[in-house]
Amino acid sequence: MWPFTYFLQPVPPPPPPAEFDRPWRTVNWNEPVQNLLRKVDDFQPGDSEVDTLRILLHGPVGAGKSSFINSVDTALQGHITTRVPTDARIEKGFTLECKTYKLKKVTTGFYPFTFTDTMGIQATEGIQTDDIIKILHGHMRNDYVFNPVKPITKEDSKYNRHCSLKDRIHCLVSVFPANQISSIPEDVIRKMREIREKARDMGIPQAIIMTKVDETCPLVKENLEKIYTSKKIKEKVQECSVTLGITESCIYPVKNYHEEDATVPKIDILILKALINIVNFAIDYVEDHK
Ligand SMILES: Nc1nc2c(ncn2[C@@H]2O[C@H](COP(=O)(O)OP(=O)(O)O)[C@@H](O)[C@H]2O)c(=O)[nH]1
Ligand SMILES: [Mg+2]
Repeated sequence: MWPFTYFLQPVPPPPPPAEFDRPWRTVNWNEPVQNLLRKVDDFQPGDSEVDTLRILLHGPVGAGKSSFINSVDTALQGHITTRVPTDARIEKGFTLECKTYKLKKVTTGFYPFTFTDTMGIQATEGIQTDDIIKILHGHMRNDYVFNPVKPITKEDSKYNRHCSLKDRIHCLVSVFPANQISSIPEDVIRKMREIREKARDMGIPQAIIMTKVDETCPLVKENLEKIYTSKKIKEKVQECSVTLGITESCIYPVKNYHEEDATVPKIDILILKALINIVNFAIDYVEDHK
């Protein structure tokens, strides 16, 4: 009898496919990186008063904020750069100051945009919502060093009392790690939402850089081209959108440079496309507010 009972065992259903048939965003993976670099080279802030577009990065400790700036710099330079210190130990924010980075052109001069890297947002310590709001308004000068014990006040020499459009942040970028969305403490999410809402009230455009896609989906780790067919990544984009309250179209999943010893066109393409969108948002903001 036993061979019959063996055949009657229910066959477990096959696992659902981990991939969509078609990508949910199109990327031309064969596009020469030079084409994207040319677009970045052509950027103009769009107003004579504002010669530099100011982009602020915020997000949890270890999200990949500093690595994103390095990745943009790497893609622009064509070789690995590590100007911004990063830290593999994510329990403390390595970036203790709010440092503003100008990125050098390969030819001569600087790109007309800067990145301000902030200390990671933490539940209790770390940079406070009010400090970031002061940065959004343009009250903190570029060399502001964050002091967790003594937040900046109006009396401080680093406090800019007379902010104009050129001092303000022109695009707020939230950096979020795809593989840890559900484990970010509720207090950190609340602070990020407060900052986002303040920026929204000021009309400042926003984007999310969703990092660590390689750590999130094995298909993507093996081949970055699967980023927009991976169901896991789409799921994380949706989760990120709900958690932070931002539309999915403004979320850019990327893999940062973190272990590579040479540039990789597919990484460059995703990083530069995200950068182009962010800078375009900033340009639109300046044009609308002059
Ligand atoms: N696998 C992977 N690791 C990353 C990525 N981005 C950042 N990391 C690593 O995550 C850690 C924290 O990054 P860091 O840029 O210092 O985070 P920050 O605190 O937000 O500035 C470092 O060890 C980075 O190498 C990514 O896209 N993929
Ligand atoms: Mg950092």
